[in-house]
Amino acid sequence: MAEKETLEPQPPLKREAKDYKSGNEPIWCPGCGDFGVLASLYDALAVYNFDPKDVVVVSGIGCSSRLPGFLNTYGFHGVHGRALPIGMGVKLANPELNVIVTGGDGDGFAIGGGHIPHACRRNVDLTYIVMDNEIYGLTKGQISPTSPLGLDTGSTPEGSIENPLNPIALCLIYGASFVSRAYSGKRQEMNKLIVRAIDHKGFSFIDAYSPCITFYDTYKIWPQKIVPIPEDHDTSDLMAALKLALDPEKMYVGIFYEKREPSLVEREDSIRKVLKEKIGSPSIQSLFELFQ
Ligand SMILES: Cc1ncc(C[n+]2csc(CCOP(=O)(O)OP(=O)(O)O)c2C)c(N)n1
Ligand code: SF4
Ligand SMILES: [Mg+2]
Repeated sequence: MAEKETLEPQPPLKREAKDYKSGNEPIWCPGCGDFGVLASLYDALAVYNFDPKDVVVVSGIGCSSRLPGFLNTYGFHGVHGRALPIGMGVKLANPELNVIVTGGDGDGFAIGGGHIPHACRRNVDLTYIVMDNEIYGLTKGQISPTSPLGLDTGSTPEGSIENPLNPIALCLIYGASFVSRAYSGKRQEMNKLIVRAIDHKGFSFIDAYSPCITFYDTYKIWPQKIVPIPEDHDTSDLMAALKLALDPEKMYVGIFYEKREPSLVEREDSIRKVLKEKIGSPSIQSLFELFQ
């Protein structure tokens, strides 16, 4: 008779960045800033030692929106501009999941711009990373809502005649409870920021500066302008955060604003509690009676 195998208790698995790779090699142009964002995200997931089955990464359409394909977590490569509603739906359907929504400045602030205020004000507990290259990369270099005035592109041969919008100022005004910015060229800092954003209970926004080396090479422009947010900045002070966001010269990186407020799921839970007290375990009939 074969000897019975004894099962030794196994130490808990500590995952590393490589454990979150899907095996699909990114097809971004060499030098694209999105590599830095992806690497920082692998590291951040490893910091939390998340089981890949507990993470869902949702995106829209664009070069940056290819990101979920390079992770072995659950992923959803959605339609253009609709990453946030999909991510919100995932979180509300299963609040146990860690939801990360990713995409570009075009996906988020042009076609998807109508969804951002509602994600901010509802305080859905997810992290939204916008890889902001101030251009439409995938469609070969047209202006995006964050392109600077005067930018010469294929779609604006005489220079852009549109003022750019300010993602940080908008998210602050829309009521986001965590608003931040990082630069893909500073991977350690970006990694730390993603870790903080995931830790935040509620909607966390990262404007992730991520140069498009092919259609608008900001590696030559941004490093001179990017400065860390001063250490004495009070991240609970909304007006101070706005002042930094609206600085016409400096491109601040770091946490602008952070506030702990009940997330949408927490508010939903408190309604559930009240209803339970009122009607116990609801049947369809008792629900009809409640709304009569
Ligand atoms: C409904 C719809 N309109 C337009 C497009 C074309 N399109 C695909 S990606 C894109 C813009 C991508 O820019 P961004 O979100 O900044 O991503 P990047 O490629 O720069 O990372 C556009 C206009 C589309 N796929 N679907
Ligand atoms: S076109 Fe720009 S954004 Fe797209 S992969 Fe290449 S460098 Fe990155
Ligand atoms: Mg873009």
